Amino acid sequence: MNELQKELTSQLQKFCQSKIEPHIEHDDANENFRMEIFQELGALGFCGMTISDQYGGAGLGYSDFCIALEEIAKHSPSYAVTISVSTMVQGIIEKFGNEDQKQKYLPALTSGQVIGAFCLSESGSGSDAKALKTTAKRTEGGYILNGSKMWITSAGIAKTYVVMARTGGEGAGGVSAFIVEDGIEGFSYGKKEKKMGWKVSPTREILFQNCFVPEENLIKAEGEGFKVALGGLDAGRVTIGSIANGISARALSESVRYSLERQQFDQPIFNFQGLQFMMADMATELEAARLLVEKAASLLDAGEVPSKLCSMAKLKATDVCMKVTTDAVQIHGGVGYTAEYPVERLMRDAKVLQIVEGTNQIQRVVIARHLKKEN
Ligand code: COS
Repeated sequence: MNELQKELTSQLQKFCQSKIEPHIEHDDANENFRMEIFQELGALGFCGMTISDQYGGAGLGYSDFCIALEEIAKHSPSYAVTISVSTMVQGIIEKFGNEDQKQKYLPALTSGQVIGAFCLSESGSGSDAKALKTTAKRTEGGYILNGSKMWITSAGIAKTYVVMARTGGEGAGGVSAFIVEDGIEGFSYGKKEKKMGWKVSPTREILFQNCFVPEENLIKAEGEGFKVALGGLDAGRVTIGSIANGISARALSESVRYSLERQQFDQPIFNFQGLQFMMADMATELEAARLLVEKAASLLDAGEVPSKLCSMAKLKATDVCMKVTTDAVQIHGGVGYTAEYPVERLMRDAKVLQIVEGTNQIQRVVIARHLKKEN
């Protein structure tokens, strides 16, 4: 870590200890998102870290952003994912949007005044994203959207949505991307999901019923929406990897601490080699996952499109996270299965990371396709 990254980590650690940790159990149980926490993180510069300072961002790289997300995720993966998805939306607008769109939408997002959300998935198109059915029919001055989006992170609390909808025929070439603002006519929220984890971050359906979106809200051009979405997801997948690393790091430190305190057979259970080996493996796998995330992030910072590495980083870090959190519960024994210790929540929060932003099976598809192409 360089000096700046150490400073960011220490600032975030203090913030999360004082502002997030005291409420985390209550908020997890009550599915309570605190907008003021997000906005305070925004005021500190953490809600648009990779965006140019011209639009109010911090002008930093994905390497710095991933370190910040890892620290936030140690305390709350829900706030980390809210920031990660909102920043992905900003990245899409900055990379593919026109100057008017950047001026209009980015400052409120980078400052953390509002949250951004990404709307690709539908009930019939999760992994097969290009099969989406929401339509955007051309009309005078814009488009009329009809359809629905599922499993949308931050739906209901976000203000700015990037929505993929079909303007043309079947397949990827018929998809376009739009910026849609919460509150416009024909835009509403459907059911809020009851989830296993990530309880502080709301996930909800979005409905479009004859929803008029002005033509100036089309991103790039008609038919470019699928590439816009996948281009955004490349970076998003790396940030999901860093969130996984944060959860793993917390699970590991909780396990070491507990096993040094817990006495059985007249000694701390840490003394048993069976547990030492588990924790040694947890630490080693976490470092390997960090290296992959760091490598993918540094390639993104170098301006490359490292889709294969992005998928590898997401795949490795999230699979490691599931294993590490499961082992952390095992090390804690009976109490690990109760809400008395945080490892129960960490294990619940880990699972969805293997599913979101492309299931880990889809990451393997992406990696294998690159292997074929490179051959
Ligand atoms: N960046 C930019 N463009 C990309 C891209 C990327 N990373 N990956 C693919 N594309 C382009 C392709 O080049 C192709 O364009 P051309 O036809 O002009 O070459 C187009 O997108 C369609 O690609 P492809 O034919 O490979 O589509 P497939 O449906 O076969 O595969 C997968 C795409 C399965 C990899 C994609 O649908 C995917 O990632 N699915 C998971 C979706 C997801 O992550 N959802 C989570 C939502 S957020 S919780």
